[in-house]
Amino acid sequence: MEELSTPDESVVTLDSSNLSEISFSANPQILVIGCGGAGNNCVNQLHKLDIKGAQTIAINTDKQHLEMIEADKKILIGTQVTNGMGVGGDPRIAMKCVDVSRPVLDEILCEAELVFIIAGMGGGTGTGVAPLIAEIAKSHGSIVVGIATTPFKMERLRMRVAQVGLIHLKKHANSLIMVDNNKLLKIAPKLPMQDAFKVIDNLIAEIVHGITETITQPSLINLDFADVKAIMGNGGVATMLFGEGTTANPETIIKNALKNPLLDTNCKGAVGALIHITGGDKMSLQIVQDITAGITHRLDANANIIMGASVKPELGKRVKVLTIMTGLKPPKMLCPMDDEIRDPVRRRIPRIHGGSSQDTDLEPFDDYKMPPTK
Ligand SMILES: Nc1nc2c(ncn2[C@@H]2O[C@H](COP(=O)(O)OP(=O)(O)OP(=O)(O)O)[C@@H](O)[C@H]2O)c(=O)[nH]1
Ligand SMILES: [Mg+2]
Repeated sequence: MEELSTPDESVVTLDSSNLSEISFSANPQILVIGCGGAGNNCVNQLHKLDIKGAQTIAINTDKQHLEMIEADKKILIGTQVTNGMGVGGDPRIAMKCVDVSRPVLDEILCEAELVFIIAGMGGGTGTGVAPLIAEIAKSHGSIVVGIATTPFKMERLRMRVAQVGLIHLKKHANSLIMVDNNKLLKIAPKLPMQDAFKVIDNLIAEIVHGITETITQPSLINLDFADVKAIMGNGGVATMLFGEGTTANPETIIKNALKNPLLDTNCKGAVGALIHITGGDKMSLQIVQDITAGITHRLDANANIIMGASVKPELGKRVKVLTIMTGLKPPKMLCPMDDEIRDPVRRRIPRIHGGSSQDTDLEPFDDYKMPPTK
């Protein structure tokens, strides 16, 4: 892999594309950024789908993992801090890495209008980096959509670390799509771990791919950037639903989707829905309309519902629907920590580093501030 050094020595871009090449004229500039191992794995899947109209960017502190990823741009941050060896599970070190690499990150993010930031919460890099990337993107005026997986219940300490990261990400993102990895135990209980992860990674990749291409490519029913902005610009907590079936049984597709939200929360109170339907060339507008009506029938009469549809002849009679529901009641995971943050006496999480059972204060992870841009 070719390594290009940039004027900022804290950053190494690991592909041959140049920052100055990032430009889109007619379409909004869309970036899909994966942070840390899980985020990078999703970006890798997305890159394989050959996404048109968006640039894929993988950011990590771990050179070895980054080398295995395919993306338009790969950015190893904080090399002076970690020497490319990762942050050993400590989000605070990851935040430092963002600090020292900020000039390059600013340059990448300064023109973006829509930024998807994908991370697995609970480790060091994704948890520490994703909220700060969201903060930088927002400071440049982008609409920021965070997509975060929450750890398995058995990853106990990671759950607590993930909570802090999620709260930070929620603060800086216009919408936060939460994907509960525990759902894998229901969706794909028998698959080996890596294959099961791929199920979630594929769904995330497909929805980002679907939204982006219906904005930037001619589709059966186009979404424009203003539509996406209307739903995701103030979407709060969101989840994804997915369903699949054939043109002969739209009802099954609807039932499938409604029983498959990737977060344990009630979608009934959703205030917005972005629906993306893909089918073969026999898919009729009637089916598209029926599926949309079926998926949204329990939503509020004032809910903002926007739909896009694409035709992929290779799907034949199959139809796939992916939906983002926004404005949900925050799941339990976000609530207790909100209380703890309000209550300084209880602002404690277990020590992240070193394996000691002694508690440590959330500072500076909790109140970490980016230094101002020069
Ligand atoms: N969906 C999905 N989740 C993953 C994947 N890999 C890890 N996870 C989850 O994401 C969490 C964070 O793991 P990573 O993304 O590997 O961690 P990281 O951000 O690279 O952090 P460090 O390696 O500690 O710097 C884990 O606790 C898992 O729950 C993946 O490929 N897909
Ligand atoms: Mg990692």
